Amino acid sequence: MAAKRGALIVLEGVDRAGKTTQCKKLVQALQQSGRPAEMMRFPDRTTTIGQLISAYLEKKSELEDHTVHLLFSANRWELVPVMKKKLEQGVTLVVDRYAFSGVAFTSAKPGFSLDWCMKPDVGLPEPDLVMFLQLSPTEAALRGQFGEERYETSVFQRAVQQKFEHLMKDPSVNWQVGDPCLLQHDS
Ligand code: 2DT
Repeated sequence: MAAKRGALIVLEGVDRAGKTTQCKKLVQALQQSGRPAEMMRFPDRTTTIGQLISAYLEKKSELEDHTVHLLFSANRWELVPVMKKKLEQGVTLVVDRYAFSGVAFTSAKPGFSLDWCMKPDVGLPEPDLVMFLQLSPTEAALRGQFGEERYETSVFQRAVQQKFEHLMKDPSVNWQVGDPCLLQHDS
């Protein structure tokens, strides 16, 4: 008998919202309840495309804004065969960032429409659930300074948050908003 398809669960949010911690906890909880589950993350910095993205994020290289947007999308597409195979095998995938980050971050830059930003990801496997981890500006401030990577400034993160709020109005996506402070106790 074929395995029941796994679920595709995405965690999104601005930086420092605790996505990675929550992804790990969710995978653990699913596994403990007897459901096969694995974590993935985007960008996946281990591939050739991912390494280009990583160098850009670490400010070790410069890339034109449209180009890097398309690379982020290509990084998702190159993993689609693996994702589909795992889902078909019954593995639930818990994904740390997906196309929503792609759209929110690029469209927060000047001169980018949401429409243009969404196009390259059309046709990707659709998530069954997208959890958005909300982080209030007060809580963000308590979590200390940003790191050194590109995009890690309060001004840019606020612009990204606004783009996410717009994306969350799309009723065709199963968005659930969560407060990371209520969900996690260890960070
Ligand atoms: P991490 O800190 O989670 O590794 O993210 N980003 C991410 C984009 O600009 N476009 C995308 O498509 C994705 C998936 C968000 C690294 C940074 O990359 C941004 C933060």
